Amino acid sequence: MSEKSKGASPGDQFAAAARNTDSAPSSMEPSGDALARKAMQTHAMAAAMPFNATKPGEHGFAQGTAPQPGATVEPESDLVSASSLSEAALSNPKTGSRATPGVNATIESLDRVRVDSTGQRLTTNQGVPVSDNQNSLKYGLRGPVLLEDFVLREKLTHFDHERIPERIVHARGSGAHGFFEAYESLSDLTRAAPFQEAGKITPVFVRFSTVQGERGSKDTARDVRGFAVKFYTDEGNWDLVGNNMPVFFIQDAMKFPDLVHAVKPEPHHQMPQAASAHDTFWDFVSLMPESTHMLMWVMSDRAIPRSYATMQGFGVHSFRFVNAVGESVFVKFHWSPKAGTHSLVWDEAVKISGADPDYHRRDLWERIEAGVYPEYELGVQVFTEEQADRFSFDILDATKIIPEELIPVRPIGRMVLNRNPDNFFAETEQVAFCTAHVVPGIDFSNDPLLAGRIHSYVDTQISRLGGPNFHEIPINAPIAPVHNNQRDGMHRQAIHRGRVSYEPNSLAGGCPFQAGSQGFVSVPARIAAKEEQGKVRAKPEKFAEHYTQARLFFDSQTAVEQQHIVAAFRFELSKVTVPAIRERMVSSLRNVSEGLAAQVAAGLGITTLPAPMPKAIAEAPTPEVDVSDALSLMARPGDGSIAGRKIALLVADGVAGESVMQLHALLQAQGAVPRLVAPRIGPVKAADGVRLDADASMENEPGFLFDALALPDGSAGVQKLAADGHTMEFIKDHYRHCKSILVMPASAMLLEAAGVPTSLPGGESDPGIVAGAGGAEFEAFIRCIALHRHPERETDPPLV
Ligand code: HDE
Repeated sequence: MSEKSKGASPGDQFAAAARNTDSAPSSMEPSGDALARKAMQTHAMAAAMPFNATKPGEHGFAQGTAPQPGATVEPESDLVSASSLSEAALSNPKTGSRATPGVNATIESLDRVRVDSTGQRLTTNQGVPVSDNQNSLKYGLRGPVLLEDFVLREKLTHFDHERIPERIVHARGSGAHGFFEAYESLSDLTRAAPFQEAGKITPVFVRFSTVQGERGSKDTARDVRGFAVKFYTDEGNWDLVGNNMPVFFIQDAMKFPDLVHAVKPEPHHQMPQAASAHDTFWDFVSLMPESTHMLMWVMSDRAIPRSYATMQGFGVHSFRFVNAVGESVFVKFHWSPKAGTHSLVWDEAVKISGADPDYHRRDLWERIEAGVYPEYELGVQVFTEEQADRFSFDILDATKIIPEELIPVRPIGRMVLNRNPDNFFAETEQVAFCTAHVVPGIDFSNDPLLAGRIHSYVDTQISRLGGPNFHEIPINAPIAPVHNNQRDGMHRQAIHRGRVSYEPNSLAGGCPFQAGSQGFVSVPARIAAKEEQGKVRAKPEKFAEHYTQARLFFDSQTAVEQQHIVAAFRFELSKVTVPAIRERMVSSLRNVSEGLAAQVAAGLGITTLPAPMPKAIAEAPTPEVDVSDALSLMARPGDGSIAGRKIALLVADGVAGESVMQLHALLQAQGAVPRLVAPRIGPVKAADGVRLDADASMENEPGFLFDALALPDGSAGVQKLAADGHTMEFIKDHYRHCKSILVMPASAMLLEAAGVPTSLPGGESDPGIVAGAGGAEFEAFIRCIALHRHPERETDPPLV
């Protein structure tokens, strides 16, 4: 018999059978054929897992705290993990060759998605070159536009869908890239990747925001500022989604929609925008006494920061640090700006919101472009469960701080913001912060507000960013490997090789396998008291104390800060149209400070003080501290640098140019931003022939946009300035906002014309007004600017 008539060899038969995708013979035969080898190797790998070896270990409490890694088997070759053998046959510019073993390419650096069109021709989204970007396709020059004009239709359709829903809160924001650098190893406290060694660098993206206003609203509203940091750690993304105030209005997530509905523009007429000064907000908070502490912060100058670079940040809730052996401590996070904490004053904030609604966004952008990088120190308050039990307040209550006198803040690293985004939408708008994004070494406390947030952020991104794959948007993708069996959904980017998307499996050798104790393990926090076990809707008893820390905050402020708090309550409540709500709020303030309540009442024309609001508990526990200096903005003057500060140097034809340019050079050398401001932009004829070219006009950059003012020498120029009403506004605003003013000799008459006194109400000379045009005076002026403001001059109502 010929070889042929003997029939195919068993190997050939098996190779033929291996071409079927729906059934297979009962035994496998060696063969040189690739498909047959794939089938055999797959079989061998599955056979190496005769049962689920990790199943018994899934049970019992001990296992829950020390999970085991998943069982795996190594495939004999990469044939086994391939979706299709044809991956070897075709390699072209689109398909590429095949996945690099173990790699998910969607997490590569942002370079993989950066686009630069220099020298490129215009195309459609399909890469088709566009011949004419000026005209739609018409039938004849004056004829109808044709439906087949796919170039026009693609362009318009894309444009029609350019907007995505804005964030329901924190819609208005600005972002920056940077890095976090650890000062030392914290491995005794936490296994979190950023804190494992001194000098360890972790990339970050930060987004600062206001809460109430819409995406296009003003930056300088009286509001809480969001301070959200995404750490791209080696073990996944950690989002520390904090605010610039360490407490919050409410204690339970159940009340968040109510709070936000109350503070947002009123639903019938959508007013006011980005403002809490209206009926519904004050109606709500005056019925929610737990808000009182937060109200103190929001009515303070903290709510109108000078710059994102000059405000603190806080994680607010108690979190946990967890070390490699599972030991855990509680922790509160604090960011402190290197430039110090500095704020605006209210009159200034209101004016800025008209002249430059992008004030903070611009400041952040310009600082980074100029290399004056915003820098913050990260500090932690570390405390144990036992310490927490002894506090007079509950550490799960987000309306309470832990005074620094009780638990000091330990500096653990610094964050520097040194790169602006390439594209606002792709990065700042599409970044998705989620409190649920924690990494091994960081864990949650049982704060009920935090629990709601752990749910809410992921949920909101799904509708805001159009589906569950928002983690694949480049700004959100971690730098740590991503491998799991989640599949599909809107806008999926990853192309998964192989056919396995479930676990346990033997067909992918058990991969991706569970990491066991190498992975994120929750702290098995136990609930101590037996009577606390069981389902219940109620708060712990200590949550019922609402006023002690409001008082602590108010009593810890300097006199001028207290005055600003009084003025803020007066302003906000004066905008309330229902007298009963005002009175209710004043009655609540009596539980904080009689002096505060009386002054607010007087400012509102309330002649008889309402009775103090009844409290939720009769006897408040004795607080550990009555005053905490760290709560005052003045406690953090910063490093004394004037870098990033804007200084107006007023000029007009006929001024003495040389002294102006000397000052200009000195300020610039300090990293400040001096600007020549004239009645109009362009060349200015100095009396001494020095070349001056005004880069701002008094019209396009009003005085309140600057941190300090220098008035020039040269009487002809000063006369010109005196004849321009804007000059008087410049001087008055600088004076009223307690800013430094340098008066070169000829300009003394400008101060007089503006009605600005050079001495304080008490008769001493005003420390913020420097007279002269020499080097010593210029140095004195710079020292004055570093003090930020001169509140000694302030009166209520203002003198000028
Ligand atoms: Fe937020 N918050 N929040 N929040 N929050 C959002 O998430 C929410 C709370 C904070 O720059 C939303 O992506 C609930 C406290 C910041 O993108 C949303 C509760 C603190 C940002 C949301 C709170 C914050 C947000 C809206 C009570 C300070 C901006 C869009 C349980 C610690 C992040 C979004 C950014 C944004 C929900 C309370 C800070 C709706 C339910 C307390 C900085 O998910």
